Amino acid sequence: MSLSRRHLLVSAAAAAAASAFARAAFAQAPMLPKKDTYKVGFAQTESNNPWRLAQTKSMQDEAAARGWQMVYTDAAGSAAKQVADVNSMIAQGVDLIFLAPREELPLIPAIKAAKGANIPIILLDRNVDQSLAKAGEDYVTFIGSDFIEEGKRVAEWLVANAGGKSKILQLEGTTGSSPANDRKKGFDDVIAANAAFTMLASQTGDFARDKGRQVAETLLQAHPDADIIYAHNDEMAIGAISAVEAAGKVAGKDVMILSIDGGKEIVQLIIDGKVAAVCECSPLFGPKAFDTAVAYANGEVIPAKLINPDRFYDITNAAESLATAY
Ligand code: GYE
Repeated sequence: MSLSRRHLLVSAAAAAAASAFARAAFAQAPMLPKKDTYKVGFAQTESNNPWRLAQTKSMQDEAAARGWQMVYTDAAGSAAKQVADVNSMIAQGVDLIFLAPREELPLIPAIKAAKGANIPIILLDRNVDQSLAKAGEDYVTFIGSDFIEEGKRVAEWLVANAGGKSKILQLEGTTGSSPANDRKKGFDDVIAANAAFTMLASQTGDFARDKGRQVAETLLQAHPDADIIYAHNDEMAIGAISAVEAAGKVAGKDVMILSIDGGKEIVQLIIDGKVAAVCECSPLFGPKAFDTAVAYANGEVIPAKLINPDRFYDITNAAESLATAY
């Protein structure tokens, strides 16, 4: 074989290897190099409720305990600001970004931008559209609850404990967010399969207390026969209690209240008889989030989802659970 021919073959093989490497590098989420300490980002969605405040504190406490620097941003309820926040973290050269994506679609470009800048992202508490971004490829993993299961558990509790009540109003979380989509699906599927129940109306209260109160007021006026309110989080459930009382009714008697999150305030409301049942969704991500980053840097295989276990509260265990609720 002539020298030039051999040279051609060798360079062709090298090119093929290089392109295979490029493909592999492209298919994989960016790596996290092993270091003694890191500068990480935490892109929070908003800070308008105790769940978010508990989550932020858990992350900040964990960063401090490990001596890691944490760049913290609060998107104040705007997905557009959250995209800008992630871009600013990229510009600041953080090693890794913990992202709580407010909605499933608008944060996709931010995830791609971090990947392009070779910065790994770990999704916390909310997920993104799985047809547009994938664990292990675009981001490392999702850490959070199984929201379909949460909605399903509340519905199954209702089926077993309705006591003759049957007409439901649903207060949905933030439109386009994974917990709102999935908590609705999990609940609706059980209810749709059960002829005893009617879903009178389902509307977003944006996971916020006052919006939940306003929407519940309007829905209770349109549907005075409603006797169950299922709220996608504690804040809207607490807002709904005010709406029930404003309508001259008794929460826990005339209208059964169901919720998800399980903060101290709602667990106390179970003890007080105003709330019937709550599926927990823990906001205390700090230890697991940082442990996962370290495991990733150590080269461990990280599953696509790391699902947090959720407790379930009703009158049978609320008193004993109060001390350990967040
Ligand atoms: O239920 C809610 C918060 O994304 C799981 O968002 C989280 C939800 C939580 O604002 O209270």
